Parts: sequence; structure tokens; C-alpha cells
Amino acid sequence: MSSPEKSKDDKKEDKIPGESSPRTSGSSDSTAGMSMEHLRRYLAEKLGFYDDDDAVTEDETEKVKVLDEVTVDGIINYIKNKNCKNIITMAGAGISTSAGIPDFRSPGTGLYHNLKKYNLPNPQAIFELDFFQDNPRPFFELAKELYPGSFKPTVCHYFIKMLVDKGYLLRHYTQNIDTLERVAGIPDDKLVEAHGTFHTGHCLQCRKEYTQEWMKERIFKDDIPICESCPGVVKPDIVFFGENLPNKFHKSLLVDFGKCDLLIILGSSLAVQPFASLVDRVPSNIPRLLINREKAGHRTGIMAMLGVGGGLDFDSKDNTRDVLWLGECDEGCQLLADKLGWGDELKELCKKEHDRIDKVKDDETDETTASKKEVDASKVPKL
Ligand code: CNA
Repeated sequence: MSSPEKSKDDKKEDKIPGESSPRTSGSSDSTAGMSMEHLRRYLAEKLGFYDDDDAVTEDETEKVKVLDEVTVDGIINYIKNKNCKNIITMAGAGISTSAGIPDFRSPGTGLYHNLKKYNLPNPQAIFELDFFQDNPRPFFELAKELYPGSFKPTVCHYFIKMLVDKGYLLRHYTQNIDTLERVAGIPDDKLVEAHGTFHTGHCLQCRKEYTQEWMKERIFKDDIPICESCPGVVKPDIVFFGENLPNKFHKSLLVDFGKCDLLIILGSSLAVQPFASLVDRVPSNIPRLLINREKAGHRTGIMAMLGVGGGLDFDSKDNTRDVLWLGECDEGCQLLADKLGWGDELKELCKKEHDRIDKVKDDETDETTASKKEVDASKVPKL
């Protein structure tokens, strides 16, 4: 993105960047020598944020009105008019809190707030590889609390599933490790689990692979899962701090983001990199909608003032593409579905799938009770 060489040349001449450039010389708001736009670029250049490519796109975005109104209705009109087929959704822990899984950072209920009982040197340590290798127990205790299989996908998960079924979704990028996307039926080829998943696990020493069921059996007995081939600990394939993100993440983002025709970000504080910076990978004329309890991932401070740098840009006067919808993910997704005319279908899908999951659980409980009774009966001495 950046073009450092060009910046260096301009610096040498100590010129205001873009001053003599044919791309920007046509700026019409120049009155007393230095226009606001030139001043902005000059400061950005001096602070090292200037990006020549941005200069072009920002000039262009000034002319292009991406959304007819910067609201959810504007997004809905855009989806209908553009016939979107390459929507990318990006999700965080906020899409699963209504299923009963706490997020990281929400005050009071977030995991970071509730990790005191584990006596960790700092809350992040529970997801740090070095700490895990010394003391895996806190992680497995937490894993037991959060273990996939105990929760049902939310309205938001099923909305994403509907985007798949209706041919609107290019890819869903999730930071979540709860596998609720899979439970909701989002197929593997539409899914990028950027921070890995509990779906599989590997021995930290010999890399032997294990299934979710194998790990679950041990974790629920409060055993540390130990490899069957060596003394290594088996860690679920979720990405800890200090580990690389999966190859699928790196490969997919190169192919997907240039094609994206709408970005929807759901339930994330956009505080974890490199995931958070994905918002900057869509072309500059592509709308971005954030559905979240709080404003997140936006430019702040001097970056916002200068109109440079990455991040969502809700507040600038030139914004015609970044929409913030504050509230619950489920409500936001139901609203989108209603406005697209899929509202009842989404409600029916949630009900049907939740009933199905409940039935599977009931059947499992019946089977366990029946086999327990069989065992108990076999213990009764025959007279
Ligand atoms: P985070 O930093 O905890 O942020 C969550 C965001 O969602 C916050 O901005 C909340 O305000 C918002 N939020 C919470 N509930 C809702 C809701 N119902 N509706 C709308 N907004 C809501 O979590 P991120 O995902 O941004 O951070 C990335 C971490 C979290 C990743 O490394 C994950 O692996 C990790 N994580 C995942 C899970 C999970 O798999 N369910 C749970 C906890 C943490």
C-alpha cells in the first residue's frame, strides 16, 4: 500500500506532498496557498502516515458516493441494487455471547474479568504458549467451561448461514473458537477460523492429531490430554498468542478481499491483530457495516483528524461507506433479514435448528440413562 520511495523524494525537496502532482493539483478548495487537503497531506507525510495510493483513492472517494445514505437502509439498498454476491462477514466473540459464551473484554462478564480464580500472572497468560507449556491446567479448566457442544448457535450465526444458502456470502472470517459456525451449518469452504478451532487438536511434541471427541473425554474428566504416542500434551488447535495463524487465513485473505462487495463486521472489539486490520483490505469504494454493542475499529485521535491510517471511518464528513449499528448482534441481523424480506425465514430456521439440537441432546441423555440402567441391572446379583 505505502510508497516509501515517493515519500522520500518529496521529503528531500521539502515540498508539500502532492503539491505539484497532477493527481492533486486540481484540488478546488485551495484558497490561500495551502488548502486544507494539502495541509492534511503535509502533516501526514511529516508524521510518516502518508500513502500515495491513498491520495488517489481518497480523491476518488470524495467524488464517489458509495451509499445513498450512510445507514442500515443505505446498506440494504446497496445489497439490492448491486446484487451482492461476494459479501464477507468478519466475526468476534460478540456473536456468541447470546448463546451463553462470555466474550473477552465486556466489563463484568468478559473472560478477562473472570480469570482471577486461575491465579494467572496476567489474563492473557491463559492463551500464551509459554505459560501453557509450564502449566496447562488453567487453560483446560477454562476449556471445560467453554467447551463446544454445550451451546446453540445464535440468530446471528443462522443469518450468516442464510447468506451462504442464498448465494450472497463469499467467506465468513471468524475469531471464534467455539465452532458454532460449523454447528450452524456454515460449510468448511465458506469458513475461515482465523484463531483456529477446538475441532481438532495436536500433540505439542510429536504433532499427532486428535479429534474433538477424544480431547473432550479427557478434559471433562479433569485430565490433561496426554498423547498416546509420547508424553506430550495435546492442545486443541486454537491459536495462542505467539503462534502463527492458520495457512487458510493467509491464503484466503489474498484471494477474497479484493473481490469483496460488502463487508459486515459482527460482535468484535477489533482489538486483536492481524484480524482487525482485515477491514482495510476491502477496496475503498466498498461499504463496511459494523454491528456491535460499542463503536470499534475506528480511527481516533490525530489519525482521524488527518483522515489517514487504517480503520473504520464513521465520523468524517466525507464518509459515504462506513455504517455503525449499535446494539445486539442478533437484533442487528434480524433487522437486516427483515429489511431483506427474509425475517420469517430466519426465525423459522433458528427454531427448527434449535429444536433439532435439543432433540439430539435429549436422545443422547436417554441413551446414557438407558446404558446406565443396563449397567446397574447387571450389578444386581442373580438369585
Ligand atoms: P472481545 O474483544 O471480547 O470483543 C467482543 C465485542 O463484542 C465487544 O466489542 C463487545 O461489546 C461486543 N459484544 C459482546 N456481546 C455482544 C452482543 N451480544 N451483540 C453485539 N456486540 C456484542 O472479542 P473479539 O472477538 O473482538 O476478540 C478476539 C478474541 C476473542 C479472539 O482471540 C477469540 O478467540 C476470543 N474469544 C472467542 C470466544 C468464542 O469463541 N466464542 C469467546 C471469548 C473470546
